[in-house]
Amino acid sequence: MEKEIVVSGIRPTGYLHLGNYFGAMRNYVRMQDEYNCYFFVADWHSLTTHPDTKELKNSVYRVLAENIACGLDPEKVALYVQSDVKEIAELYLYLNMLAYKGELEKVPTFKDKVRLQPDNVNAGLLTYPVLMTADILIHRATKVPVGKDQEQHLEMARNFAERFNHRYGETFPLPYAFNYNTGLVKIMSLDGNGKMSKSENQMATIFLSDDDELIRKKIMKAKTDAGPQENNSDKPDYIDNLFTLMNLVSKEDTLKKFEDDFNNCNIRYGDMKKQLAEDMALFIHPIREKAAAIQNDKVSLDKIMHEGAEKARASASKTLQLIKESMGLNY
Ligand code: AQP
Repeated sequence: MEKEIVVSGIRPTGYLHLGNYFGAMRNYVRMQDEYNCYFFVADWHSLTTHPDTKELKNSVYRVLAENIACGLDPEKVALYVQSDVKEIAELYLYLNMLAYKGELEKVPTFKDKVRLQPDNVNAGLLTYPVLMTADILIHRATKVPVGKDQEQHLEMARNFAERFNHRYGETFPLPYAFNYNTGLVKIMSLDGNGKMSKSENQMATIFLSDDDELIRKKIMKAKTDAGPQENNSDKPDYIDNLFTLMNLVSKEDTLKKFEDDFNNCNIRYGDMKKQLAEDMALFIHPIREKAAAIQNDKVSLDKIMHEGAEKARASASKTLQLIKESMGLNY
């Protein structure tokens, strides 16, 4: 039986963080043994918000290195850079004819970016979900491992795929956001304001490159409060986030102890944060060391990048052929 196809990408807009890891990369590593995987560094996407390209090349290498350090095996997957696969741009063009200004303007992530960069509301920003759809459909993928922030973009990708199929005939299977276990993951920023992110709120985001001291400092500063006043209370978002992180990096009985303390109103957040900081430092340490070593080996990274692009182009050109036949552009 043919393996199901998986696609996902990460923008080279800075250092990777826990949100990228638990929302996306952790799934990549598990999926590489079960599926036919295409993972890419989304350099075109980064231009919508980061037009200055001075740091881009370094960031591209770092994202590749951090992915490999987290366990991605370039022999098992196609690991490539988006701009090496020109077929994506051609599909983006076709899909843009099927995407409407009104629906794109309503996308919450577009509205957020307009608020953040009012002087650079470019067409690429508006059509971000269309390019993302092209990234996915160019390999006819059905599973897309992403964090919760991307859920709506996936819904749009399905709409565009259905619209294409309806107009030109059945060409694309429908893609769905994917996470092992239950729902999609959202790692909040440690100050409780929005999600952890590469470009904003850097002291409230834990990066895979942070050293032990910095990790301790950031976690000890995480927002808490006076603690619950009644047994078995609901947790505020920012407290829930600390438990989410503990669930991800600490031992089961450590988590249980603090869950019980919270439910009995005995929790001491200082102690919880100290424990979390130590467990987090232990978790990040090997990734950081490995990523730094890989990043220095540019020759190997170039080879990986080129081989990945070849695999991705082979799949993309096949799909493009199908697309052109469906559209009647096969002269
Ligand atoms: N906080 C998060 N929690 C869970 N998943 C997250 N992802 C990002 N932040 C979180 C997931 O990581 C993958 C790659 O994200 P991206 O770099 O393509 O998207 P982004 O939203 O631009 O990431 P950042 O870190 O917020 O970057 P900036 O600050 O540059 O905009 C995606 O699967 C995403 O869901």
